[in-house]
Amino acid sequence: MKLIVAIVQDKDVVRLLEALVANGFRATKLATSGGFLKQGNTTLLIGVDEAKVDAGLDVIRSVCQGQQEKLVSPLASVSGPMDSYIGGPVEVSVGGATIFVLDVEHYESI
Ligand code: 2BA
Repeated sequence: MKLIVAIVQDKDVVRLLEALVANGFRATKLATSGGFLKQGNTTLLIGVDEAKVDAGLDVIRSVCQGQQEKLVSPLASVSGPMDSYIGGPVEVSVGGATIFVLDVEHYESI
C-alpha cells in the first residue's frame, strides 16, 4: 500500500475530493498552511493500493492544473522573528499540487 500526500490549493479541494471519491479513492482532508507564504492550503492523505497510484495521480493532475506566476505578499508570522519576515511581494508559482508518494508499512482499519 502507498500513501499519496497531496498539498493543494483550497479552491481545488471540493472538486478534487468529488473526483477522488467518484473514482473509488478514499481521502482525508487536513487544513494546513504553507511555510513560505503562511497562507492556508489543504493536505489530502490518500491511501491506495500500489496498482492504483498512477490513477490517483491522474485524478489530482486533472483537477489541480494551471500553475501561474503571481506576485504574492508572504504573511508575517505572529510568533516568528521579524528578521525572517519578507516585506514586499515576491513572485511565486501558484496552483497545481505538491505530491509525495510514501510506502505504508502497515495499514488496518478497526
Ligand atoms: P508555501 O511554502 O507557502 O509555498 C508557496 C509557493 O511559494 C511555492 O509553491 C513556491 O512557488 C514558492 N516558494 C516556496 N518556498 C520558497 C522559497 N524558499 N523561495 C522562493 N519561493 C518559494 P509550491 O512549490 O507549489 O508549494 C505549495 C505548497 O506546498 C507550499 O506552500 C507548502 O505548503 C507545500 N510544499 C511545497 N514543497 C514542499 C516540501 N518539499 N515539503 C513540504 N511541503 C511542501
